[in-house]
Amino acid sequence: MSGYKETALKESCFRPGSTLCPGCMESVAFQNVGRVSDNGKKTIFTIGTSCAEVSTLAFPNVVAWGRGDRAPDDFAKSFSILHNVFESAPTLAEAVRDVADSLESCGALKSPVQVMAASGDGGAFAIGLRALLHTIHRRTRVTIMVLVNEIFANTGFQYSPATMPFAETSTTPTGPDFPGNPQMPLDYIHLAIAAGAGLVAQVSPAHGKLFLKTVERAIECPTTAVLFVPAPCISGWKFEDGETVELALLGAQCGVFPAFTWERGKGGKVLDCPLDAKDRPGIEEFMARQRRFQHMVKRDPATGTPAIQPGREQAMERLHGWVQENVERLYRLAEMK
Ligand SMILES: Cc1ncc(C[n+]2csc(CCOP(=O)(O)OP(=O)(O)O)c2C)c(N)n1
Ligand code: SF4
Repeated sequence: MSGYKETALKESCFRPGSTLCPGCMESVAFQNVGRVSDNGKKTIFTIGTSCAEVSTLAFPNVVAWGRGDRAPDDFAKSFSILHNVFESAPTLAEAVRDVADSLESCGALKSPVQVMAASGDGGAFAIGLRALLHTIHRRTRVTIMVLVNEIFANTGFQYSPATMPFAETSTTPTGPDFPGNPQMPLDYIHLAIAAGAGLVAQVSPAHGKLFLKTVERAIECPTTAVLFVPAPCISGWKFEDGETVELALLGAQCGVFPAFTWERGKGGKVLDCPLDAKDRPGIEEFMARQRRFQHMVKRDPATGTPAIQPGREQAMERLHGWVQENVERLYRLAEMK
């Protein structure tokens, strides 16, 4: 495993020029994945329709992937992208893995390749849940990355099964009697473990060193590795410019999407997010920074302290309950081997 500094200073195959929103966490994630995957093996990446795909592969204008001016025959440095339909990135990655393994076994492919898939949470947890779980279930040797921005962003910010409770989305509007999304999110971490993944993690690039190390471990995993990347979406969550990384850190620390790493046979860890709520930052500060929660929490103009909006006390109580359950569940999962 290479050192943090060595990896962080590498050139990334994710090049300037994408049309992801400025401040999009997906761009930070890709830059880092681009560095870690530059390890002497060819990378084949499958991406389903999502912001990650439409904003980086708009041929002929923007193709943001590629290792600079490398000669096309520099196999170890090459980075191939396969675009596929919305829900099928894991399935396509599995097919690529099978073909590569067959070619290798008959001597037609001399150098090993590594295969990764990227989907949004809409693609992975709604229409593509079957594809995700079956690829994991078959223990396919691929890395599946799910960029969790908690919405279907590129089609207009609709609710997804990962949307935080009481968030406003275009399909979970708010009103006096409607405090936004009424659903509790799908427990996708537990599902990935139950389906048979070899490595499951939830970590964003806001935990820089941990993120790089986890991607590196995921690529080396002998079965399916699933990496959930919390990805604050500046346009859908509606926060201020420059707050992406801070918000990702705060969201993890307050228990909404704690950093979590787990490996089969070894167990796991919850990092930087204490079990006891009083030792964590309050979720109100996390929410007050995003206009998708403006119906729930508002800053007091005099003190700057976030305060619960009148009439939303019950919803906030349920939200606190969900956050605590979320953290406790991850601590329990961490103990499983
Ligand atoms: C079968 C099918 N249904 C719907 C669409 C339209 N569509 C394209 S991307 C997308 C939403 C993607 O959401 P997500 O996977 O969360 O990625 P994000 O846009 O948030 O990055 C939808 C509904 C499609 N391309 N194919
Ligand atoms: S809409 Fe959100 S996820 Fe999509 S590019 Fe913009 S910030 Fe990123």
